[in-house]
Amino acid sequence: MFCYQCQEAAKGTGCTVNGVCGKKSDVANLQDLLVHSAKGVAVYSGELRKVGYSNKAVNKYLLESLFITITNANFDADAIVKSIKEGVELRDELKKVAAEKGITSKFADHDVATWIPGDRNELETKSETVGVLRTENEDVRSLRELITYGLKGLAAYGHHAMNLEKENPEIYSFVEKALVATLDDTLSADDLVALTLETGKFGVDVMALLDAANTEAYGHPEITEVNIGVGTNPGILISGHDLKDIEELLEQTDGTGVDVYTHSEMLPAHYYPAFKKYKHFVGNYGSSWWNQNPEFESFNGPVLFTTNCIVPPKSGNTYADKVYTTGAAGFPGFKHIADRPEGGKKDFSAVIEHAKKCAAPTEIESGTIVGGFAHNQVIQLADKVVDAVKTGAIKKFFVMAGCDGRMKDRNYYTEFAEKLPQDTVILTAGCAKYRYNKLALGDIGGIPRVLDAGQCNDSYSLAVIALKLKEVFELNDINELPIAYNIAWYEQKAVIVLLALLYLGVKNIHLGPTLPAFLSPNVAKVLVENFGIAGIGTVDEDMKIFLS
Ligand code: SF4
Ligand code: SF3
Repeated sequence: MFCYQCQEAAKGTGCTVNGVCGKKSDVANLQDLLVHSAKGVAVYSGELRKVGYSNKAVNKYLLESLFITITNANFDADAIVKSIKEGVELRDELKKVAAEKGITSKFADHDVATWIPGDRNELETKSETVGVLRTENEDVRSLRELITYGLKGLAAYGHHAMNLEKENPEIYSFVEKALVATLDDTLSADDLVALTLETGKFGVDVMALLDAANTEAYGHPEITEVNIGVGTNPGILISGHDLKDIEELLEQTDGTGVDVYTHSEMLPAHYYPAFKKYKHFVGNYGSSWWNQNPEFESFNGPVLFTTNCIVPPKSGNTYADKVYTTGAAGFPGFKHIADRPEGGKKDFSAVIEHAKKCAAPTEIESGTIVGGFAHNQVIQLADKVVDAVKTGAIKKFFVMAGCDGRMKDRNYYTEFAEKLPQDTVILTAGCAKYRYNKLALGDIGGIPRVLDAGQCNDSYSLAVIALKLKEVFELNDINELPIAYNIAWYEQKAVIVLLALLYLGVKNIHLGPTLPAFLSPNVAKVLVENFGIAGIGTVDEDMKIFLS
């Protein structure tokens, strides 16, 4: 195996034996083969789409196959093999339709378009030949992978939007074009840099689409105090990012005597008006994804993963038989809730019945946290915010969105938040917030010093807020705003968020805790020279840079 797609890549270069994330080498290789299968589909679906042929199953496959390969989403080799085979079947159906229409592809002879899956052993042997290292030139490899990881993040967000019946065919068309481009040896590094920025453009589009899907279905997030204590009923803990799943779980648990709690990236579900009517939607339990071993243990009830981030249970943990996955998520031994049938709903009755037999959660903390500062809510407060900036009560905003992770050096973000001067405000989204969202950082004239917009995809909200402020202050350039970007990344959703910000023209983003292993020195140089991307140093050094 060779995998360097996330921030935990071993030794800062890549995982070669087992993943630091817990992914075994067979799973890592099979995930590479799944991306290979998606490319085979894209070779034909891209050509067919140009003549107006589109197919729902293809759209779903393109998003789901890429989503499955995101860090910490799916560790289940059997599920991945099933998806690989589905991809090849889909490719062959499309190949037939293309032949009937007299359409071919420049890549019709490429392995992605011709290989045939054998038995499991053959699949595993094949999977060792299609990974990252197939591209010899390190700069081309770096750009191909940067685009692929952006596509994985984009696919995850597109999948959530699709579940809410919001789709944009241009996004599918771009996914196909970009997947096929990663096969194209005639493209220069400059071509791939341009495609990287185009990936960012579609990152903005997909986040806007998901924002519209979420807000049209559930209303605009509003300022909300979320309980972090527990009630006395048994509960279900729901994690991940999929709001359609939590909607159906809340409906199906209503009146059953089973409460629902959010974990990690599901916390922002509390900010949506549509979910507030549920009295049994009690609060948020615990913190960020990487703390799940002890937190799931003390929760006592079943856990439902709608997406990443899954941490393999430690030996000795007793909760493993209480975990369920659904959608793109999977883990061997966890039970999987099937997809909703066309026009129907998922059936969470097994999870609910399981919960009824469990004890109520053990309290690990109490009190509340405040969030819900997505674009619509912040724009309602615009006058107050603008006044605070004009009077100097707020000197600077710090975008500290992105991912959390288990590495000790992420304490940097807690210390950074603590040391920020009192006249600064943190704008956050994603699980990065857990490094500082329970600190008593106070407020500025009633505006909390940590404004949480929501999940990582709600980084879109932060961009909308920045663009609104640019308009209010009549500036020519988004970079003239008093906003600094100190972003934490972990997995590939953060990659698409980063590419989206670059596409919007945001410069001088600091990215930590370490720069991606998949950036070759030359590609890193392009990002530094054109966008001022930098890593992080010590808190004190960085504070001086940011406040100068
Ligand atoms: Fe390693 Fe990250 Fe890949 Fe897991 S996803 S194998 S930790 S680089
Ligand atoms: Fe977190 Fe996994 Fe990235 Fe959605 S839950 S931000 S790491």
